[in-house]
Amino acid sequence: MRCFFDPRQLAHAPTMELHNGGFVPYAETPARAEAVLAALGPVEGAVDHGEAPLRAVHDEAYLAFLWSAHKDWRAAGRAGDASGYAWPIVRRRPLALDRIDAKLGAYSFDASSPIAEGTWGGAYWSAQTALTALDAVLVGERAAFALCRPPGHHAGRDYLGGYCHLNNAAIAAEAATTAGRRVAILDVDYHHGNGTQDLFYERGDVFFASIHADPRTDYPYFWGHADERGEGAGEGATLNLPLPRGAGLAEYLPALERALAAIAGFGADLLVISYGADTWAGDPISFFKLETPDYAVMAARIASLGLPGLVVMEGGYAVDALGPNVAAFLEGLA
Ligand code: OKP
Ligand code: ZN
Repeated sequence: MRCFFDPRQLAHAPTMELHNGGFVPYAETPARAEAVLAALGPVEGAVDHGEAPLRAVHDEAYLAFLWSAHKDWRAAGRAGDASGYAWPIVRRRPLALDRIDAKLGAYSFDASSPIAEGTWGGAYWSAQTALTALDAVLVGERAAFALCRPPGHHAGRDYLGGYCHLNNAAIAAEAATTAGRRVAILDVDYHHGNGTQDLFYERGDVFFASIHADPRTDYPYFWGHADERGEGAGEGATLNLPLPRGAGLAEYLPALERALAAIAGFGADLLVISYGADTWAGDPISFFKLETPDYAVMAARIASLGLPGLVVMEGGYAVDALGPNVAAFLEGLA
């Protein structure tokens, strides 16, 4: 399978400040990409598709904010990476505030997507990697893998959150739709892809199915509940299949069969898979019980749909297990 990664993605290298004033790499670290790379054969770099496909999904002012946020943060005299901490939830007015602290609150739903000096570049090339892998599928490849990092599925039209800045899977799905394809997105990360869901919630032309930890117990809490089914023209084009903590392959497979049947019923001709290896039993922040060989089983079931597929990397935080888990999934697909 053709695999894509661009070294410029590594420029996003956020840190976490310790109580003693030191800095350590943030949980979503460049080492994740390096671990996956070590398990893949040769990878191809990204072709620059420019900002237009990003603007087809994200708000222009949000992209401008993301581009200058780190510079603005430092210009305001702050140390480390930019991160929000004040949110306009109560009687929000559409204020166009200039202060970077306020902008961070306005353009995020949580504080877990720090913006470092290289974040724009890293996120930009992560999205370009998804678009380049999509091109391979559009010209006839049965499947391609985009080693996207930073991940994307929590990012919405004008907000970041959950380690995500630009929604790589949504950007690729939108580009595929523009190219005339009928796209379904299958999100198999441990966490609900609230950004992706939000982007397509009122659209009937892109199907979104997600299997994830029940948001009653797990991040992102406020989205991904089973009764969220889309709205307006999108009613019925969103399918949420939450599973309880502790779920293993025996619980996972029936949900996967439901998602696949819905995708087939929708008549998709191209599948974008948001793949997270954080469903693995040893993931440090997650609570499913999938084992490495289970990913080959899952992927083989997905492949049985017979659709061209673009795999977009999302989460997975047990760095040493990432390579084998991704490799098992890609082997099962191929
Ligand atoms: C991203 B993906 C901060 C906790 C924040 C965020 C989880 C993001 C998961 N101390 N947790 O879906 O793998
Ligand atoms: Zn996740």
